[in-house]
Amino acid sequence: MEKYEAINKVVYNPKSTSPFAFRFYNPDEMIAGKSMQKQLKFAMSYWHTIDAAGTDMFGGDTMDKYFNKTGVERYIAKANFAFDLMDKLQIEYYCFHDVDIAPQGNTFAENTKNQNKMVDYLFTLQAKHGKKLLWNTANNFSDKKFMAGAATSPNADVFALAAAKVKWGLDTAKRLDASGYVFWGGREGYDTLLNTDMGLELDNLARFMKMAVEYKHKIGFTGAFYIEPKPKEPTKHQYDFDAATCMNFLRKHGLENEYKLNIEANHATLAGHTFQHELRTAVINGALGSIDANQGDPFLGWDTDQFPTNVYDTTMCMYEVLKAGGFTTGGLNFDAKARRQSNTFEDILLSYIAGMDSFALGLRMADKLIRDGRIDEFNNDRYASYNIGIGKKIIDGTTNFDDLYAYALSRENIQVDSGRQEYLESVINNILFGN
Ligand code: XLS
Ligand code: NI
Ligand code: NI
Repeated sequence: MEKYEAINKVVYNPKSTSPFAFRFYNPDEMIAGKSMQKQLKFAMSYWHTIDAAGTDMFGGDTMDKYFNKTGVERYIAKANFAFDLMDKLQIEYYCFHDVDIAPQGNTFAENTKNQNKMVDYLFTLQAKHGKKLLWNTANNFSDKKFMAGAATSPNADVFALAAAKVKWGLDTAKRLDASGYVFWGGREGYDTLLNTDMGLELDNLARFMKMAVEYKHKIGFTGAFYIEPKPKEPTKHQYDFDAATCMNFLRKHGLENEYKLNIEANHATLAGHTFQHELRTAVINGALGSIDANQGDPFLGWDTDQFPTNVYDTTMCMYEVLKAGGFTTGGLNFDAKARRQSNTFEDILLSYIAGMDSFALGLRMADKLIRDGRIDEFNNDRYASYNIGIGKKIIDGTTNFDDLYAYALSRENIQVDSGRQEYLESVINNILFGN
């Protein structure tokens, strides 16, 4: 197999036998009215791709991402690698946490100093390579000060530090012209209610989210805010459990117009939902913002962050996205890492190619499914009783329990039509594998 350095640019070549070609992703090809590049808006995750080196609970690094350098020099080399990698893969966007981009020292002041140097450098790289920041975020969970949470910490000094880090993140988002900013809970949750004032913690989280909105407006940052739901890990119970829980929290605090959701596939399945369920929940609440494109392992109970290769899932994901009118500020961020044994630089390319091609194929299939029309047609018929008569009155709000009582008395023989699940599942197979 060719070496990483030998690969100049991965291009669409469905007939090629090279492992370093796209079989389905053809950036300029129009699908459903937009180029594939604009429909998919792929983003590279800095933490998994540029920093993570294969460490797990039982062993250390299996990959070398130190570039034979130390300190800020190492992070300059990492940034150069990141932008070259995006060039090679034709990826337009990237995402990072504050701590991902610069060496971390002992104090907040020292960290922001290092990070600011790197933000200046990223600013020049963005311009040079024509890349954009899809979103950035704060790592308010790794440092031991965050062991009991950040905005939900029992310690008010930790709340302040978390706010300071998000303030830095928002200033940076504005400087790098990010399309969005993500709030993933980190350790916002609890391990036991015995030591947890749940009411206070959730109210503090709301206070934090409100101050973030105020600050965003104050500095004129126009990108979107996203909450990323996750049900568990690292805490036993994460407050942003799933899309519905997040919407309830946002509405309770009047924040539903300020935040959308960043839906992650692996978090959906950890919550006992399908990826499509979480996407649909976001869509029907007008809250689909962005997507963390990965997949979990159905037999493991944690966030394995694997590159997405399941085409059924990518198809149904892109079906939801297309039906919702496509991405605006959001995109598909690969919150995914090559497996610990896939420990070469070639594997970074191969894993992104696998993920990008799986979503490109999913987009093609979703578009085909929508144009085919059988699913829509079936569902239009299924709910047709709400278009006329009593059904229309229910929808229009022009009936009540007295009317419905009288109506029900007049209906002797109510027949509910078949749900045809197996037929619909075979339509999907027909679309995916038929001609
Ligand atoms: C962790 C999250 C994290 C967020 C960004 O499970 O997915 O990677 O996407 O903090
Ligand atoms: Ni994520
Ligand atoms: Ni995750």
